[in-house]
Amino acid sequence: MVKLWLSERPVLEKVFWVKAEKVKILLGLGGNLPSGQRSPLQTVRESIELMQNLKIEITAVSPFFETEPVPVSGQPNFINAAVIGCTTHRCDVLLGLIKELEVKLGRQPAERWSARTIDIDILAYGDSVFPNAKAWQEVVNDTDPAAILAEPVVPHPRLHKRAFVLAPLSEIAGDWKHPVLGRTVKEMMKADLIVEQMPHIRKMKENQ
Ligand code: PH2
Ligand code: MG
Ligand code: MG
Repeated sequence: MVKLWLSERPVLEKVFWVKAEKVKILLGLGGNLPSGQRSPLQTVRESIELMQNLKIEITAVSPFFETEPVPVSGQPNFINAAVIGCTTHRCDVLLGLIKELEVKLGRQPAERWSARTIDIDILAYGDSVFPNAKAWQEVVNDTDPAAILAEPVVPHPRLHKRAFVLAPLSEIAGDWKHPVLGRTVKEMMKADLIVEQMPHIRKMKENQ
């Protein structure tokens, strides 16, 4: 098999009609501000609908969770969910499309960790690690909140530290194994840090 650099692939696809590879993706969704007339729950639902128009095929949707903000603040509670999807987009292209969708659904540029109408995070892109395993580890270890890379950091650098991400994910992808940490979602759920957060999240009843 010929290995292609990511950046060369779209050109080669056009020239040689190479079929674009479908990649399985995991996305985390959250929001805690109304967007116009829409509640956060409606916005999260709508974001899932709209992704299908962007060649992001959604194959599973988790139950929705009502979760207290992390870090603790006076912000309204969040609605969080996770989805499994599949796409032929390159990871950076996918991130761009998702950012555009967030803006379309009322997201305002704001400070990190401020309240938002919708936040869509790429939790995983196949088994890929971006920018690379070393840089990923540095981002995860970094305690400086200003250290945000412009490029996608995948798997999401805080997914293993947040019950509001892992709990929805465990309902649809419990056996997914983190490509750097080597632990499944179910295993990551057992960490003390996560167990301690569980009283602060609540699975919503269907149709709530
Ligand atoms: N997202 C954040 C920061 N804090 N807290 C909850 N409960 N849910 C979120 O989705 C969330 C958060 C940054 O993306
Ligand atoms: Mg986020
Ligand atoms: Mg985000």
